[in-house]
Amino acid sequence: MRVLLVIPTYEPYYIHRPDLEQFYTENFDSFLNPEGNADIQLVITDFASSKSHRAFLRRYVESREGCFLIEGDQGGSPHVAFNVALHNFEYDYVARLECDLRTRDRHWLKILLREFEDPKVQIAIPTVNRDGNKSCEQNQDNAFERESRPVGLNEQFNIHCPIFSRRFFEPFDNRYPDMFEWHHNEFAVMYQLFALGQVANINFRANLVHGDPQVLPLKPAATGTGWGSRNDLDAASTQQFLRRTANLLNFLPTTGAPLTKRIRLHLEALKTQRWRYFYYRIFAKRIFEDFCQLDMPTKEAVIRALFFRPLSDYEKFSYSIYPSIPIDSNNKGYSVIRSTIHN
Ligand SMILES: [Mn+2]
Repeated sequence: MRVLLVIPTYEPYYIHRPDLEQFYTENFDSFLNPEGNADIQLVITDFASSKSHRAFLRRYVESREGCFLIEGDQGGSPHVAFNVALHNFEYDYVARLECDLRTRDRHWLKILLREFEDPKVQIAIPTVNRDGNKSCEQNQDNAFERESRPVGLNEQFNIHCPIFSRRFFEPFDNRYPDMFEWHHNEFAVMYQLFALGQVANINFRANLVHGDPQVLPLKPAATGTGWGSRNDLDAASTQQFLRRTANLLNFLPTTGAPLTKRIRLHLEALKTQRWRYFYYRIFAKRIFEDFCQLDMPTKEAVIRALFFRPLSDYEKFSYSIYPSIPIDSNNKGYSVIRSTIHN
């Protein structure tokens, strides 16, 4: 079984900091040798960090087995960075991690992977000691003995620490929802999951250490220009959204069941809303219940239009992989390197 660990990083103003590098190095290392027989690869995916940060990441990956750095020069959201990693590496399960996460022990992966024995489960979520989501009791001081449970529709979880099954990405060109820059994605993930009849389980037996109050204030990305501050659509994405809502109705059959008509009416009514209001409304209970009853291909088409950038957006991101993966290497099942994502 191939497990990919992906850590998007973004430190545009980073200047050599031995204490931070120590912190990150220990964090990355903690994930590398889990118990079990999974084939592990760690991919750090970095777009537009400073030269100094890039140098640190290069030193890190070149001194570790099975570690790779995706280096790109254009700024992108963490979701775009994550998707570029998915595109270039093979996997059965993928952990979406952060540079300020650390494992406590070597059992975490084995414990989380057990969730996927239930075929409905597509996401296995560990608890974290800090900055998880309270709604699903994700903040816990430590691992403890309690049955895992599904996260409810009106709950959320910190989306920067779970393990996803490949099936979660497959209907969407092997991508994670990428329409939003940052935390709005938590809504998109839950919507997609529930609409498609899938389950995310929170696992109380696995707990990760998240952040370090001593170190984090030093993190350059914690400043106003970091990812964390980008909770909005940028101007280009807003335009894209507006164009897209006008086309949403094309995905629904024009004739037929009263349900389809009801959904057409919902969407027609929402088309004139500004993007933020539009999403709040579409996340609302009534339209969601109707939406869930549509057939699977229609649901997937609408979700793709709502939560995913057009694939052509990725053409502007060029990048390289370091250390480079031999193009003809098939011993580990690597895919061929491409410098942009094309359909
Ligand atoms: Mn964090």
